[in-house]
Amino acid sequence: MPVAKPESSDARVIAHIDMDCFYVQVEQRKQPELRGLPTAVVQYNSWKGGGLIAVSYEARKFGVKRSMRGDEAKYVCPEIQLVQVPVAHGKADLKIYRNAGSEVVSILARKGRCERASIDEVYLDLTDAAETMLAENPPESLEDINDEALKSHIVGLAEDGSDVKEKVKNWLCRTDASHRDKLLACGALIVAELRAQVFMETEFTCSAGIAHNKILAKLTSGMNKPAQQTVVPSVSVKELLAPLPIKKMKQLGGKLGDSLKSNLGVSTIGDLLQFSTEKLQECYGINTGTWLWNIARGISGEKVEGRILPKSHGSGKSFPGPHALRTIGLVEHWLNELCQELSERLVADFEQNKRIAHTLTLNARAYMLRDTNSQKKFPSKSSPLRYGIAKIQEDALNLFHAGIHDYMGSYASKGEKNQNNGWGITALSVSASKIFTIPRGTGTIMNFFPTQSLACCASPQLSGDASMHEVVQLTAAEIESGSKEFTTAKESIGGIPGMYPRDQKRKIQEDKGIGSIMGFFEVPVQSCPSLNQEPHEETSRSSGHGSESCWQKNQAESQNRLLYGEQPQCLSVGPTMNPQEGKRKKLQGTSSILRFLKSSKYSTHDRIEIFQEPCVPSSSGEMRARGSGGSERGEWSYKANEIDPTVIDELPPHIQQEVWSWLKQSHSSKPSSSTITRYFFPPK
Ligand code: DCP
Repeated sequence: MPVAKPESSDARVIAHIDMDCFYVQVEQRKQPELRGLPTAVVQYNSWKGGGLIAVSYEARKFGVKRSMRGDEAKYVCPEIQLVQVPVAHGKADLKIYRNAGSEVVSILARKGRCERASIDEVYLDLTDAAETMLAENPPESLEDINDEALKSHIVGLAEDGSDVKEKVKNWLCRTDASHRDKLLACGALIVAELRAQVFMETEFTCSAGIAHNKILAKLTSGMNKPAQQTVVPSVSVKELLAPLPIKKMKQLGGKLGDSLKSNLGVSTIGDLLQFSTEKLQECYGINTGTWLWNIARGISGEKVEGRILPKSHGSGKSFPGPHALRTIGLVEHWLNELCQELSERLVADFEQNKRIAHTLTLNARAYMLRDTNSQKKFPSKSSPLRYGIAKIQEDALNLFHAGIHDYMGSYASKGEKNQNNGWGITALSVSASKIFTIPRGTGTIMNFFPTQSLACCASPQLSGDASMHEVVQLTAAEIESGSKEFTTAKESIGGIPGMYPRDQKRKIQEDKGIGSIMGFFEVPVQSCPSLNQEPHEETSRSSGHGSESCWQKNQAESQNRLLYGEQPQCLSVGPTMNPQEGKRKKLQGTSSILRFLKSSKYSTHDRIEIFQEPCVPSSSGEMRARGSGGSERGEWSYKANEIDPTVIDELPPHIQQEVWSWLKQSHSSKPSSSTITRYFFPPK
């Protein structure tokens, strides 16, 4: 149910940008010969020419609609060009569209807080940019007004006659307008420029709504398409909303809208105006009642979230009619495909954005052969997310078993786990949510050290309902857009890939590289059976010669192990030595950093092994380390002036002192006697 949020008393300038026939534009950029031609993108299955998912404006003129199939589109528009959506894992592969959306977002985000609302929609909070423009270059002071801005549609401004652009110019440049309207005029100019910039850099056109809040901006971005923008002055809000069918308003498209119609006889937003806030609260509760009262008047305090990356990743596929999945084997096959795609996206997100998802959710649509009227839904199931294709696949299958078990409960099935008792699956999707960025170098050092033994992180099995719980249903579009929040309290489980909640305090550390001390406190996770044993074979192998340091290899391998699902078993800090060089040296606890590492709650006790590298301060203020015994191991160096001081501030005071004194010494190019240097491992 929607909740009212107080609208700020300060005027805001919010834009909603929506790409025009987006997938078609992406395909037309790929194949420029399609530009200007009636074109549609079709789903990959070829039944009746495939279902249309995006239609160009040229094709729309012929009456081609998204609900049609290719054959029907050809019938109404014989010249139509049908482009098949790319395919991977036996389903549509939306990667090129997602990437194209990201290109646009990166341009739009230059002017204000930016929220990516779906694959091709963005909200922008342009209040600051508009205030600055109003203070420094108000529209009336401009010699030339951007032609794109002059083509704006101003709700309430008559567009008849031949001098429409002149009228728009007058509206944008009014000196007697209210502060709010002046800000909107600035917003219109800024958005016009941004849209032109998007076109220049990406060749894509988009349309926009500019208003004082998100709801009004969203409502108007599609009013004049393609490649146009619409502005909503406050004075025109009533005129805009009054005739609007309630179903067109965000959040009123579903049950709440139905209820307004059946209970209060409300068909349009204007109809809502007759009800007092008390009446609406009485019918729908305080929150929703207040929200309804506000929305009827175009009031909304919903903020533009600063989020340019998706809130979740999802991979789904439908299996309509005769394609319904009727065996566990088929379900497993498709889950494996979907999980593979999901895993690829998670890995890409980790690599590109250093983000980790924490919750895996499975959704399905099911039916029972003997029960055609059943309204029963397949329950959504979720569990903490473990990274690695095999683990995600395994967990997704377990979630499916849990879901089908619950679903079948009402059918009093007595069948075996893998036996079909008359069910069919017409849609499957897996999604990853609760995505967080790994703390950057300014994060606390505590995050980089485990608080529990890592030896006990053998893959735990999902244990029925204890580790699974229901979450809100996500539609495929919502998964794509990341537009729906997961609200289940139980979901908030910290964790790291490959591990379950009991391991949640462990975090993958980020490779900060040069520039942060954290880059040196990396914690490569090694696969080694137990303390005191020789390094795992893999670790030994990685300690080879060559330009890449052993530590770097270890780290890369460790990261791969985490990402690709190998189970870490114990942890060691720092470079390992080549066995040929002799045994690894264990550092004696003389330095304060070592004491810190080994002390109290930050310590993993004897699970952390610390290896020493001899360090040689260079004349340029760099610290250098070489493999011991004069080996050819990769040499590393570190520039003292590249350490991020804010990171040092987060170290315990006695370590800070040591770091600062080392830095001073390094700057004066004097050899350091500090032991801290020994722990500065090579930047990647
Ligand atoms: N899309 C899809 N399946 C749907 C609806 C949309 O795959 N049922 C994809 C194709 C669209 C893209 O999402 O290009 C964006 O959807 P929009 O609803 O924004 O529609 P378009 O951008 O295609 O057209 P418009 O210019 O009307 O916004």
